[in-house]
Amino acid sequence: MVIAVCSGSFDPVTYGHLDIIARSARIFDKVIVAVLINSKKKSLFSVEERVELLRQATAGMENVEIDSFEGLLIEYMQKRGARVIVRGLRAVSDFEYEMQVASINKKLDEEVETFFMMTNNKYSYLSSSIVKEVASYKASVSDLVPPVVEKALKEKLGQ
Ligand code: COD
Repeated sequence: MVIAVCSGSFDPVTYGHLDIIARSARIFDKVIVAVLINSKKKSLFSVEERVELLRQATAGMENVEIDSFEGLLIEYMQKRGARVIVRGLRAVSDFEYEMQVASINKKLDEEVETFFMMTNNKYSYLSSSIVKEVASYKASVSDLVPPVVEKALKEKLGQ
């Protein structure tokens, strides 16, 4: 059984993330979506809120589990028996950072492989930051995030 992990901040989950998660779920036996607990990074949604939004957004995906983790991704993967990291690539600008992280992860654990998945062209411009910026101006984000996230954004931003 091949278990893959899609790690991220997911602050909040977008259609770009969901596209990568759904495509991974069609390839791997099980996909764990792991939200990084990072107290140093300022986020709009708490870890619990991000996990809950992911749970609702992936409700129809049977082999997808939502979890959170603290510390090194490699250590979390060893605990969960996962051998594959899936990362989405949007642009050349993503590549340099991703290459560096994949290399350090390989150094930390030879057994772990990082798989890169090209973004769906529809979502190549999409990021959680863009969504938060658009929503902060009270513009519609219905093409960018699932309805449950749109509703949560409105509540969080007091709209
Ligand atoms: N299309 C395709 N893919 C997308 C899109 C899109 N529109 N938007 C986002 N993605 C992909 C990202 O490329 C990424 O693969 C994933 O979705 C999550 O994205 P984000 O932005 O929510 O999360 P990141 O990239 O900020 O999170 C990275 C972590 C901080 C989770 C990662 O670095 C990590 O696992 N850190 C743990 C500590 C560790 O082990 N570090 C490595 C050794 S130093």
